[in-house]
Amino acid sequence: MKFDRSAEIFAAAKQLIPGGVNSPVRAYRSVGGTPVHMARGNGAYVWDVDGNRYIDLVMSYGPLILGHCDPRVVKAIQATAATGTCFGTPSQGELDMAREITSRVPGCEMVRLVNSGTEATMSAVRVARAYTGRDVVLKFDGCYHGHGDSFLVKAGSGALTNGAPDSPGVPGKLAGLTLVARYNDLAHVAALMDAHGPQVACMIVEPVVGNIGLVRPNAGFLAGLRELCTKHGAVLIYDEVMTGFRVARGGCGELFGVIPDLYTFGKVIGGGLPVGAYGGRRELMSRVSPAGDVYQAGTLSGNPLSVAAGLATLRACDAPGFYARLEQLGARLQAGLEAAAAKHNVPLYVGRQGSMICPYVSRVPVTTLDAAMASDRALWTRFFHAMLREGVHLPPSPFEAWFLSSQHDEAVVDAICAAADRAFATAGTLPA
Ligand code: KE4
Repeated sequence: MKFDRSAEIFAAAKQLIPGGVNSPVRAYRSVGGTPVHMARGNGAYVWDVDGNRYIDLVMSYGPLILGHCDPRVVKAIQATAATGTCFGTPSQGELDMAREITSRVPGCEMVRLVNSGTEATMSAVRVARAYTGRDVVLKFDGCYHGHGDSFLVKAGSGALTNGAPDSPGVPGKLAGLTLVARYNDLAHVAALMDAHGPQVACMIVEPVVGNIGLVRPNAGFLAGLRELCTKHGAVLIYDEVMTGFRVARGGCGELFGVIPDLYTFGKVIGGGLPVGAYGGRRELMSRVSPAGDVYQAGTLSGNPLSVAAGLATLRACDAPGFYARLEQLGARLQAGLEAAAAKHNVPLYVGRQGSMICPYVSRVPVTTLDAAMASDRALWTRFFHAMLREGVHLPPSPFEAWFLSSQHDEAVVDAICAAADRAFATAGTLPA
């Protein structure tokens, strides 16, 4: 495989864009090599600027649940673009989107659209702070909630990948208002709440963590967080920017039956265009300007293009059996990866929730950040490059979830597993 054109573009881009990328994880810092630059996508496939074709498991980190260039989404964007891209006024589509979101998500009575997941989480925390009159935010190690100042403390995703879970530029006083608990360690959360409960405005959590790879909540963990928040008068925020409308039609609220006070969304509801949203209990959301006194605004919030792409996506996900099929495809991929690893004596633990999946080179289950950090990243990196050469495009980090779409059918999944068989053969095994 040649990556000459990607290398050329990357060299030039590094002169004008920090690190040559507009989002750090794309730079291949933790895996090395030249980041492939994509030219086009269709269904489960992408083609890079050198003409190499890949089965795509990045899928833009979550939005493309229908695959690249779904005809329904493309048609909705084209039709909308022809009538105007933005007006700076309310529009029917925003009401339609609010109806779609609130009708799907348990406990989401009102919602505000914004332009990114980061805006959504920043805004949700501001509402929680206003509603409680408290300043402290409790987050979880390895969870990533975008690049808002309060969240860049033991953050996951690209921050973890690039070894900067705490970022310079965040005032110490502000970082000091963020408590970090261990994910899946309810006793640790309870101890922190016993010590700081009266100051804690909110707990924000990825109910299923997609930014340490893929870590599911232990039984009772989310219910425990719910109880602690209720006991201490703190707001429980589910950050479902990644899991929303993906792990189930109504996201983790539906899946686990534990209902937060606020949710944040993104990705799927934009169908590949810029979007974010936050919502939840009417009592809290009524505090948002201009209904209330908590200010939040956005020039392109609810813009017709993102809304049209998101509505087309959500409505397509309503096809009979849509989520059951994603579960089947995810289970098939998990089984195939486990079989391939076993054949080559590679100890593999696969974290999975529906169509979000992450294999770790680990002899133990990965249910915490520490366990993820202890996985074998050197072998994982060799596997990453071997898969790229086999024509399978993975996220360039062991701390990112892989995403399937409805276009990753059985034949595609089996091709991924066959590629993994060959990749494990060349990536070698752990020392005995
Ligand atoms: P954005 O600001 O990137 O739209 O969303 C931030 C965000 C918030 N919450 C969760 C749970 C998220 O996963 C994200 C963003 N996800 C990463 C992928 N791990 C985006 C990829 C990137 O940073 O380039």
